[in-house]
Amino acid sequence: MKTEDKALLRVLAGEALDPPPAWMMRQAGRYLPEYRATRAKAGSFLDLCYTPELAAEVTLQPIRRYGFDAAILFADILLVPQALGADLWFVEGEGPRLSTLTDAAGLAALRPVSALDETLAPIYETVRSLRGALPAETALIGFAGAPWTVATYMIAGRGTKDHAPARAVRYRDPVVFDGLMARLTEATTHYLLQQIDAGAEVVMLFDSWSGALPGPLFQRYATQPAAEIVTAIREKHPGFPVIGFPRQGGEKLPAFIAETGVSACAIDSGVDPVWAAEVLQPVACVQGNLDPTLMVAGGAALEDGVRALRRIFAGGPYIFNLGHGITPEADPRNVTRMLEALRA
Ligand code: 1CP
Repeated sequence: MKTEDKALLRVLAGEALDPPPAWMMRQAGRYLPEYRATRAKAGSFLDLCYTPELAAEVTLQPIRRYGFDAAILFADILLVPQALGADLWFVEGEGPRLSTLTDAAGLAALRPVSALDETLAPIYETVRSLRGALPAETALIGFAGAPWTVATYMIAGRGTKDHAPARAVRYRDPVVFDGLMARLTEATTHYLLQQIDAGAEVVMLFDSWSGALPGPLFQRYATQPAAEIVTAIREKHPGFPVIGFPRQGGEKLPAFIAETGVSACAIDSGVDPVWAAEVLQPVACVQGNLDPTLMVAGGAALEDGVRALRRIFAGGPYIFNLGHGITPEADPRNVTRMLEALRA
């Protein structure tokens, strides 16, 4: 099957399909016993990311089990800061830890973007092997973290609840903060272009913490970097499909779509789907936004939620997905129930 005939690519080009194509954020993850087994074999999460054979295997697991319309490269948004020279490690049961960058000396110590591939080459190898291994109808999504979200981890050295450390650096030292954002925008562009050269058919930009940007800064640090990245990708690959995910962007989503030109806007579960169908869908494909907790709870609430989204978005281009990643507590059988309800 040609890339443009795949269901995911058709809706990204503006077609309405019913039932819509479906995949899930974090579809390869700890809720799957086969993921836990491969991760144990890899030894650590980072070894799993950097071993192409194992990273490709976990990418394929949810495709084999459920037949999703898209596979998402198995990697992590924090590999880019690591490739720029940050120390990165994962604390079991807690999450990521990084060396912190809070001043001009930290910024000056970063490696140049030309050095990225010394670290990231195995990721491109995973993409290359996936293109040969996926079923003909399954699209391959590459991804990166958006500059602001990645900056929150580089500045705080870990995930934080309110991302105050990153905002504090911006207010205290805008020159350092803008320098970091510029480096991350350049690095993200390079990383995504390399994934595209290796065979990614779509790319997604995760701005998980854009909701922590105060209104006046959202345009500058969420919308503008995304616009630069989309423009740079399309200079080399005209019309290339990009999914933006300015999470908790709320009322700023219409301007985000207009100014970035993303092909699709992923929406979190807090966005009213009726509003999104009215306001966003006429200008972009919409992706989302089932509450991930329904994958834990299951039952009638899950089926009702799935059917409601299918109905609300049936009139335009739409990708069925959750509003955020599936959690480790989710029941794998609920994914089957979700897809049955969607495709009935
Ligand atoms: O123990 C484990 O096995 C690690 C858990 C895990 C997994 C499965 C982490 C650590 N990352 C991943 C994979 C991952 N991360 C993917 C793979 C593809 C897929 O979706 O199946 C993707 C796209 C990501 C992206 C990612 N990493 C984001 C953006 C999306 C989101 O969820 O908001 C973020 C914020 C991260 C950072 C990160 N990496 C891992 C964790 C636990 C976190 C979040 C830390 C925090 O809460 O601040």
